[in-house]
Amino acid sequence: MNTMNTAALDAFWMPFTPNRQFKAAPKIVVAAEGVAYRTADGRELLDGTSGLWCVGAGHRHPRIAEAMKRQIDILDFASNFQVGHPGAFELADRLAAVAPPGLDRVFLTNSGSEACDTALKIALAYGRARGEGQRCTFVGRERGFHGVGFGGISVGGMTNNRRAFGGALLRTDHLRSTWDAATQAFVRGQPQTGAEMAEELERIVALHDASNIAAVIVEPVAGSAGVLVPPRGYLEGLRRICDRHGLLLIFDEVITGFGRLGAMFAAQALGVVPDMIVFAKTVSNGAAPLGGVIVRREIHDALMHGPPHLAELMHGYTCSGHPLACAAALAMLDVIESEQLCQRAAALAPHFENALHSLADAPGVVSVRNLGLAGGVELAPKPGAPGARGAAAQAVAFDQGVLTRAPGDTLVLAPPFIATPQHVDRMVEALRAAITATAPLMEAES
Ligand code: PXG
Repeated sequence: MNTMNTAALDAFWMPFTPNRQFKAAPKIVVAAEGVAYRTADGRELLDGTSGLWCVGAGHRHPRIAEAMKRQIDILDFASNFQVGHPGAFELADRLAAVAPPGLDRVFLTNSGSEACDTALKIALAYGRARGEGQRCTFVGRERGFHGVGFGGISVGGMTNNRRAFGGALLRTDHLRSTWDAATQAFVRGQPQTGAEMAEELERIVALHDASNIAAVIVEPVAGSAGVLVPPRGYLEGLRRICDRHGLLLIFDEVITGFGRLGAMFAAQALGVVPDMIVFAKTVSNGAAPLGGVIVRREIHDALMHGPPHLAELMHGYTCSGHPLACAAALAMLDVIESEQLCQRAAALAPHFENALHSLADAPGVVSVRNLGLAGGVELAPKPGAPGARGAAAQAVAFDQGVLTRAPGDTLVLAPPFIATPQHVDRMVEALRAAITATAPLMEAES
């Protein structure tokens, strides 16, 4: 199907999308291969987002497609309640093997949101299992994104995602975002200053008392907020303070996991090991919905108690560890290894950094930031209309044949790990055109 009748668009309530605007001017993709989509009107669209941070190995990777085709002819579905199937066990084992030492028990979900809520629930259950059921305050961070479950939006720090649901949130406190415009605007990679921002956790712990806190959860690099890179020493600081007070530290690696920072996990790339790693997206190269939590063994073991006929954790999803998703992820882990995708991402990162920072002189660019293959270019907004310039720039880039994301007025690029320097250059050229074309929006309207 190459074209769509616009009346046929009405029923689908699109997620995180301005529905009325989209349906007035639909952007439909109908196929994909490697680093590009094909649009309904037959144009090539370079995927500057890796399919929302999923498709590190490139679209329609043949080994992943073959593995899924093979799987559906053998076992299409089995839940992992009471019975189990080999793919889920094999996948958990493979994930444990690539995670930092000590984290080797894996709970599977179908999305990052479910995985975040799962991690929070494990933290609560762990406290209770140790006779500390009062530990039910969570610490998140402003501008953090941990999906859209009630737990995730509670610990998350995205004002727009919380506004309509505010009354229903968990008990939380939030660290400040690590973003500091005064010192970080055009820093390449991790800022050298700002490690002391982690000390704010001491203040929060003193206020709530450590004995009431279940866990601290952060994204190692905040992705959805427009790529906010932690200062050197900051994550180390959080780890130290958590250890000092006996708090669990959860890294939400939904974006950073499986190669984006040039290592399997940010925990390894940045050298700080949390107690749980939340993952999703790239684990299956986006070919099937899959997420999960890799848990430190002691946390898992503390919960393996109670009557033997009862589930130790009353939690799970019908499709936790779906056979097709497991087949996709097992093939993706093979591809990451055989095609050395982490090394490829690391090798492309310096070119990506240089290309992105070449936009520093484009009109109204107020910040350029990057780590691994994640980058953000922040634009001065249209006066009185935050986000309008970002949205307009995104539309221009689309017309130029490049898909980018625009949280607020930041244009985000997250190329697939298999992208070439030429692909990166084309993405950055489209961004330059988009920034230049939208520069007049910065002028205040009379
Ligand atoms: N944690 C993080 C860090 C994420 O980035 C989720 C959890 C939730 O995952 P699911 O699979 O439930 O969507 C995410 C999702 C963007 C963008 O613009 C990013 C996400 C979702 C939508 C948009 O960068 N990440």
